[in-house]
Amino acid sequence: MQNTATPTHCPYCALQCGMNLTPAPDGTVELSERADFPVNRGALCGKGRTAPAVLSSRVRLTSPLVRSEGTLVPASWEEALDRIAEGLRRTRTEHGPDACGVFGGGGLTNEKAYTLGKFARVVLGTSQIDYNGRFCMSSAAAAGMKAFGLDRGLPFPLEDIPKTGCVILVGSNLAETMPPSLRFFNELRENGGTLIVIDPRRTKTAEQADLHLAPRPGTDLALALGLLHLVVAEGRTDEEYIRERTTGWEAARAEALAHWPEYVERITGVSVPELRETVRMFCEPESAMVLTARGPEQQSKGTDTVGAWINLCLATGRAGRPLSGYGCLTGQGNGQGGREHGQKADQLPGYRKLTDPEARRHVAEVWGVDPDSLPGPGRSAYELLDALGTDIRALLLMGSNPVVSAPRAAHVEDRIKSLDFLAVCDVVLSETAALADVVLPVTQWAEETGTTTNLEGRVLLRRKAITPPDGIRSDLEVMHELADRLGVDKGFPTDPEEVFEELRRASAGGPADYSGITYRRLAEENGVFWPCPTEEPAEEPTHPGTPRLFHDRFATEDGRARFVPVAHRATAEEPDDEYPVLLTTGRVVSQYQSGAQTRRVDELNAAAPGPFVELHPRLAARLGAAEGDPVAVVSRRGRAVAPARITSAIRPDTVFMPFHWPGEGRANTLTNPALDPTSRMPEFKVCAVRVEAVQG
Ligand SMILES: Nc1nc2c(c(=O)[nH]1)N[C@H]1C(S)=C(S)[C@@H](COP(=O)(O)OP(=O)(O)OC[C@H]3O[C@@H](n4cnc5c(=O)[nH]c(N)nc54)[C@H](O)[C@@H]3O)O[C@H]1N2
Ligand SMILES: Nc1nc2c(c(=O)[nH]1)N[C@H]1C(S)=C(S)[C@@H](COP(=O)(O)OP(=O)(O)OC[C@H]3O[C@@H](n4cnc5c(=O)[nH]c(N)nc54)[C@H](O)[C@@H]3O)O[C@H]1N2
Ligand code: SF4
Ligand SMILES: [Mo]
Repeated sequence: MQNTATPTHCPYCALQCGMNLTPAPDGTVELSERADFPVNRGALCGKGRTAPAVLSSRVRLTSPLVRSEGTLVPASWEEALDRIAEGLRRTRTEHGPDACGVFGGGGLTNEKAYTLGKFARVVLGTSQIDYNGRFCMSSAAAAGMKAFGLDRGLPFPLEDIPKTGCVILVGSNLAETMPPSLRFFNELRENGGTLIVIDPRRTKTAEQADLHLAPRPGTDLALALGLLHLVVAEGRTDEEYIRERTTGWEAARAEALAHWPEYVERITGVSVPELRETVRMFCEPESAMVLTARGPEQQSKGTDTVGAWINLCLATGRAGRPLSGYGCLTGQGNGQGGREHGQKADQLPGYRKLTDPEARRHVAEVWGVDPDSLPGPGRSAYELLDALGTDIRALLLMGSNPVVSAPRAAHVEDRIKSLDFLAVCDVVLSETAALADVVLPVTQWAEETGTTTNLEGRVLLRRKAITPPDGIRSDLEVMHELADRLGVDKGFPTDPEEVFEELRRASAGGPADYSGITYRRLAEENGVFWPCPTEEPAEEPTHPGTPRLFHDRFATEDGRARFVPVAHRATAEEPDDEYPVLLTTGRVVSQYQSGAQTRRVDELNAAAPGPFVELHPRLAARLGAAEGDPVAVVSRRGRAVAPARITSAIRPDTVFMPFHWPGEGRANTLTNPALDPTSRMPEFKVCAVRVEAVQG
């Protein structure tokens, strides 16, 4: 490898910030600014800046591990791969193909996610595959599909944000979760636009806002309906747009009119004057946007909630027009691409439906198999985890750490322990990998080439910058070897570009069409926005890609957007005498997700050393708890203990816990796996708890 800088991208969140990496003589890698990438223009958060620390052999897995007499011990690759093939083969023979489960991740590159979906359906013949993206943006995806006929997180590039008139940011704390993106919102305000933040906590993001609304967790649906009511009552609808570009207005209008502002105030705790001010700020400028993140989406009514926000955009003519629209801020590194190419339970590559005969025919032809051999849709992520040890007896897991990140985690941990066989591919020994029968150490971002698709729908080339240590193989090599051992000796290449060439063909003609994208183009153009079709999957395709969607028509059959009639409903678990407080969960800037990677970085641990319970001074006083005292949070699922962090920035009826840690302070011990009926998203953002002082 030459000692020159390789332009590449961060391993973590969906911004996919650009950075340069240069191998250093001592085997480490030096990171430097890459100003040419427009999303971050060189800026990085602490996680991105310290990501090379996880490449060190000090913290990562360096050898395959197999369980022997109860403990994990180093083994050769041959032995480890043989054991996995044997575990999967035996399960299939004894219990049928659907007894083998596969669980993927939205951090995996497009090439890996595509290959994992193909591996499940072609090699294992199982319908039982899903991934952690179900826990992430599935509600927004479902609502976007319903309303627009297509799900791409943002239908416009981030660079449009500074030029719009007003942005309503619903349940996003991007100052902590995507820090470099704050620049776009600062520029919006410098340009005279306004920012409204809706969050039960006065977060670092809310502090930047012109208006902060702090609703009770789980009431965003009512809030959006109340705003739409006022839009109608104040005559602020765009009738011509509604007539020409939408259908279904009458039913949606009737539902909104049933949500009187005073009624909405009682449900949400947001006052009628605040509602009126929000409507004024949103409707007065020429253009405006609504962006949602996990706050309103991770609810058992997340799909309807996002639907209500989309209705607000449609009624005011603020979708599919320049500088206006609804968008979802997708979370994981490949949160967008990871949901398009077939690791989802109901999906084939190119965002095709597994139940669509034409889609099955097209993809089966690319794969060289009989369409009838492809299984049907399987279970959603939580339902899959809940079936471990009963219907599903062996699991292959790649790119997730559900022992920490799944809802009702103690139960999920028990289900995982009850499996006949568990194989995990990871870069570190995560809490879930520690339970496996076989663990395979795989290459990471800087050590392998692959594509990711960021939250804007921009497909990127994440380039290999350094050589992986000896004894490490890539996920693609693992799937190649396993396929071979399970009797499929073709169709699982180990070269990412070869996989991408196949993905181009498999996605051609589908909603997420990548056929006009090549590695060459990605290297030259700083990313290409899908859909990017091509007449013939040519070597030198010319379609420019599609940074902005829906300006001419929506992706529905008649080209019109669909209003969805939605009404407020309670959360799955409302507070009562026994559990009188609401728990919500989320993130802090210096840890990432289950923490498997970032808890191995000293600098990040110094900044965010462990879990905490954020609570209001009034609640703390009632408990007699002082700052830093351990407090117990108890739900119907279990009990977690962590130090109190007392702040008036949170509602007095709500406590907040970040979910990055295992053990006693694990937030997901408490969370409720109540699922949204459409997206099957668990209700991470609200459950009923009791808070107790812990006697020291
Ligand atoms: N530092 C860091 N950055 C990350 C990640 C990480 O783990 N750490 N993960 C990445 C991923 S995968 C994702 S999905 C994104 C998530 O990015 P965000 O959605 O910004 O993150 P969260 O902290 O989960 O939730 C955002 C806010 O929702 C608020 N909230 C809670 N309940 C409600 C509610 O009922 N209604 C409303 N309106 N708001 C509510 C919380 O108080 C919180 O401030 O971040 C990405 N970036
Ligand atoms: N209470 C609560 N729980 C939540 C949430 C919440 O807001 N509140 N948010 C949910 C959301 S939005 C998400 S996205 C999930 C995320 O939660 P998880 O699915 O647990 O995500 P990560 O911690 O990123 O786990 C990724 C794992 O894959 C490994 N890994 C990284 N790169 C690779 C690779 O290339 N190959 C392989 N094989 N492994 C790799 C990492 O080391 C890590 O162990 O958590 C969900 N859980
Ligand atoms: S904001 Fe996201 S992509 Fe950018 S450096 Fe931080 S973690 Fe990486
Ligand atoms: Mo996520």
